[in-house]
Amino acid sequence: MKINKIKAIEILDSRGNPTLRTFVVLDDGTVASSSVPSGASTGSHEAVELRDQDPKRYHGLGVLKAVNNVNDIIAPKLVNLSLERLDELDRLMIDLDGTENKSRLGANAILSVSQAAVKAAALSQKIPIWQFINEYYFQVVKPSMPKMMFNVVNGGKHADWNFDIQEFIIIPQTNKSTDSVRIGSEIYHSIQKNLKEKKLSILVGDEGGFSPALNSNEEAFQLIIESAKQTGYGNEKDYKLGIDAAASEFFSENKYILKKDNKEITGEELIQYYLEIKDKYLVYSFEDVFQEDDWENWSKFFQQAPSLLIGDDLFCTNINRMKTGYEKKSANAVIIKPNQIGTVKETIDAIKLAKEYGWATAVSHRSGETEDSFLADLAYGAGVDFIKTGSISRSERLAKYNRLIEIENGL
Ligand code: 2PG
Ligand code: MG
Repeated sequence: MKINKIKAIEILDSRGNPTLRTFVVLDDGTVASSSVPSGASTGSHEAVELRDQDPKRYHGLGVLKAVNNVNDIIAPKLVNLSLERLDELDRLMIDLDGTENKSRLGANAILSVSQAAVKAAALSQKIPIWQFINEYYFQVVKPSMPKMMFNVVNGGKHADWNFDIQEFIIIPQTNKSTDSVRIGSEIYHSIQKNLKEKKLSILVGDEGGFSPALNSNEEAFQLIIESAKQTGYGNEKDYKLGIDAAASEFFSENKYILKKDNKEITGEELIQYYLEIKDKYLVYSFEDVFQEDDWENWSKFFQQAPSLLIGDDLFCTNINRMKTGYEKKSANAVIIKPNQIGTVKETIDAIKLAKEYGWATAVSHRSGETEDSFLADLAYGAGVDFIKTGSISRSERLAKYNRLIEIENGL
C-alpha cells in the first residue's frame, strides 16, 4: 500500500479556532483523515503550532500556511511512499522541517499527516487503529483499557475568570470503560444538581467541566466529594481525586499567585499548600503543580511522596526533558500529548521511555479539540495507565471516551 494523495484543509476546533484536517489516500482506495487539537495553557517547550498571524483572518489564528506546507511541501515528498515504512514517513517530515521544534513546517501540519497515515495503514489492513498501533510499535506491550480522568470542574485558562487551579479531576477506580463513564456521569450530574440548588452557575468551561463562583479553590473539592457521596461514591474507594494546576499560568516573578485564595506564595509554601489538600481531601494525583522550569520544587515535592506526580508542560512529551526529569527525580508520571511533539513516532518513543522508567503514562487531549478519537485508540493500543480527555459533557470530549466503549465491545 502506497500513498497516492495527501490533502490538508482548514477546519475549526471546539473553541471555533482554525486547525488542520488532513486526508491520506492510498493506492488501494483507502481514505483516512485526522485532525489536530490546540492547547491554551501551552508549555513553552512544545513543538511549534504554526499560525498565519494574519490579523485579517481569524484574528491571526488561521492555519493556511500549515495547510499549504502539507499540500505543497510535505505531500510531494511522501506520495508513492509505502506505508510499511511508517517510521520513515515521520523521519522524512522531521528532516524536511529541519528545526528542533518543527517551527518551519509546523507541528500541527506534520502531526495531521502522521496521524492520518497511521489511520490509513490500519484501515487498509482492515484492523482497528489500536491494533495497528500495538502491533507496529509495541510487540511486547499488551493493549489495555486506561483509567479515565474526568475534569469535572474547570478553572485557569479553560474558564478564564475563576479558579487558579485549571482542573479538578475525578478518576473512577475501574478499568472497565462502561463503568468508568457511568461513575463519571453520575457524579457530574450530582454536581450539577447541587449547583442548581445553591443557585450557582452550571455553565461549563472549555473542557466541559463546571466553573461556579465558589469562594476558594478548595471549595471545588468539597463540592465534588459531597456530590459523589450523594450518589453513593466514596473518595479513594470508587474514585480518586486529582488536580492539574497548570502552575506556569499563575507563576510570576518567582511567586505563585493564587488570586482566588488571595495568596502570593513561594514554591516552598506552595508545597505546603499541596500537602495540606493532599491530607484534607485525599488528593491522589498532582499534575503541573509547579512552573515548567522550576525543577527544584518539583523534586522537593516528589521527595514528600505524592502518589502520582505528573509532568505535562514540564516534559512536553519530549524525551530529552523526560531524561532530565528522571535524573532530577522530578516526577513519576507523564502526560502524553501528540501535538506537543509533532509525530506519532516521537509520541510512541515518549510512552516507551516512560514505561522503561517505570513512570505512569496518561494520554491527553488539548483544551481546543476536534471530534477525532485517535487518542482513544492510541491509549488502548499503547497500554497506557490513564486517559484524560475532559469532563463528561461536550462531544469532542466524549468522542474519545465513547470510542473506548466501542473498543471494549470489540468494535
Ligand atoms: C492540560 C491541557 C489539557 P491545554 O494542561 O493538561 O487539559 O490543557 O490543552 O490548554 O494545554
Ligand atoms: Mg496539563
